[in-house]
Amino acid sequence: LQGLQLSAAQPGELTPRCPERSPYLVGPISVSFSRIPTLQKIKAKNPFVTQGGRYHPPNCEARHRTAVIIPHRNRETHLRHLLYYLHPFMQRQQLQYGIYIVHQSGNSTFNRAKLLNVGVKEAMKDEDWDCLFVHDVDLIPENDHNLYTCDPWNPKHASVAMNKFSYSLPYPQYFGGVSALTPDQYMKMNGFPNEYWGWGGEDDDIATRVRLAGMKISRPPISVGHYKMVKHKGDNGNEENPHRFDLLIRTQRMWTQDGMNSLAYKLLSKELEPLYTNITVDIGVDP
Ligand code: UD2
Ligand code: MN
Repeated sequence: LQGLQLSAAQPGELTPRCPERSPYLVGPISVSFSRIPTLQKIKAKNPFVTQGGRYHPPNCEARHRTAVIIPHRNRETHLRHLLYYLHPFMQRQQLQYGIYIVHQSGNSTFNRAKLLNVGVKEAMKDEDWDCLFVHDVDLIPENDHNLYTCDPWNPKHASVAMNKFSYSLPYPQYFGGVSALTPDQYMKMNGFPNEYWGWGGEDDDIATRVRLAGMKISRPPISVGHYKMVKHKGDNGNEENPHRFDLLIRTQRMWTQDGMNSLAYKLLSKELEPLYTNITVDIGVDP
């Protein structure tokens, strides 16, 4: 044995820590949406995933525990595309992980950022996650060198290069799509705003919170942070938020009052599905 760190798994049994760099990474992967996989097929391809969409490497002790939190309503086909690629992707990275779908109940205006706050709150009740990946349902990572781990110092924006923006960052403060925060970083910025109902603006509010809380946005290299977005139109119930510019002017005043410390919701159910934990929540209605 050379330089392997050992930790006790069970009495009398030793499980080595996973290596710092996973030997299973393959780099770029080709992502296609031409066929929609069934949940049964995805489950069959991922035999080590357990109830609630949980996984830990079978032969070594993971160095990271990541919860992926996905805001959702009425995007079942996108969800299947994502699960099909994301489970093997995270397993190749030798992570301990769990996948959470935060489903907004009812037909009132969608609220992505508030759903993410709910997901974080509920996920942290299950496990001492050390990294929270907040993840659009329609974005598929295309390179497994894009590690689903946190930067210990700063919130990380992971989806830096998407097909939708010709694989480049649309603007320097852009924070939409997929990002990763430690629970400490999340709480330090009071989480995300609860008051953005409908499409747009909440990601820029979040980027501003990062700065106001004294942190910076970190990013993987453009060549690694590649994502493919499933093509889609705007959803019913997620129309452009006409108040977003007014709200964005007030971020500096509001961030300490609106966020995790003001979060109110009604948990309707938490179900352990084979490939994910489904949280259904009543987050109220657009005032
Ligand atoms: C951009 C951002 C996104 C968010 C949004 C504005 C990218 C890649 N993403 O996405 O992070 O800032 O603008 O709000 O630039 N969703 C549902 N059901 C719905 C509506 C939304 O599940 O009816 C979820 C789903 O996870 C989706 C996400 O919310 O991926 C963002 O909504 P979008 O995909 O319609 O917005 P888009 O692509 O303009
Ligand atoms: Mn989208």
